[in-house]
Amino acid sequence: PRNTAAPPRALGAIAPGAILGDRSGQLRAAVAALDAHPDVTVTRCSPVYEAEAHTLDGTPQPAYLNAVVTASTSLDPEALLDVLLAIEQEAGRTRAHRWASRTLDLDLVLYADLHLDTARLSVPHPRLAERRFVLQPLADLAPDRVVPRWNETVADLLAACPDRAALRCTDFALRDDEPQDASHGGGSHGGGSHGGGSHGGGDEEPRRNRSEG
Ligand code: A4P
Ligand code: MG
Repeated sequence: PRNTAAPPRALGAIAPGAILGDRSGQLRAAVAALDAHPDVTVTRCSPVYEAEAHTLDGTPQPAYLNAVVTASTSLDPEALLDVLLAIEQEAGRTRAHRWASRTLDLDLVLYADLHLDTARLSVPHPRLAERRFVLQPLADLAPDRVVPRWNETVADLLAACPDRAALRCTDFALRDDEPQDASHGGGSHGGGSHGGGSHGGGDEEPRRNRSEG
């Protein structure tokens, strides 16, 4: 609000993921930091999912918490990426004394209807179509949005997604005031062919609007 004329704003979708440590606390802090930026307004938050880790070589990793938020911004895509990287780095710094070194990942999934591939930014995120842990929360928010690169809707990409890694909806909320839509219906989502349930974290007891740990 520095100028009288409002800058044009674009709608982006951002996928936070957290592994290790206080995962839901990291996701909540990331969303709060994003929303606190003067040029970014978080508009909607998906439910939080617990997702079996995708790994390059099959080495088992602890489960992630994954979600998607939409945000309205006057920043161009690369400037928005810089904001995301700064939040990631800040999360790493403030956690430097803890046992987890780098545990927060913020990917820019969509930016308006843009299809962009530069040295440091690819939008839509090139691995979106193979990641149910991003497609499902994105479909919770915007199933009918047409995704450039594939020119298909989010719902169609989700229906065709070959990812069968376990995915289950949790009771964590990204923001205290986020309306919880009952139709997001717990474990019925996703390709939970591995049973979903309590794999991974194990010692956690999800509580709505609370952090882990
Ligand atoms: N970059 C290019 N395009 C983008 C984009 N759309 N959004 C560049 C964000 N960054 C983008 O990112 C490396 C560089 O990618 C950035 O500096 C930016 O210039 P990074 O976050 O430092 O690296 P990374 O995330 O460790 O590697 P990579 O290859 O991006 O990994 P991914 O794809 O982010 O995957 N399993 C589950 N269940 N849930 C997860 O969230 N995440 C990963 C990491 C693996 N397995 C997972 C999950
Ligand atoms: Mg990343």
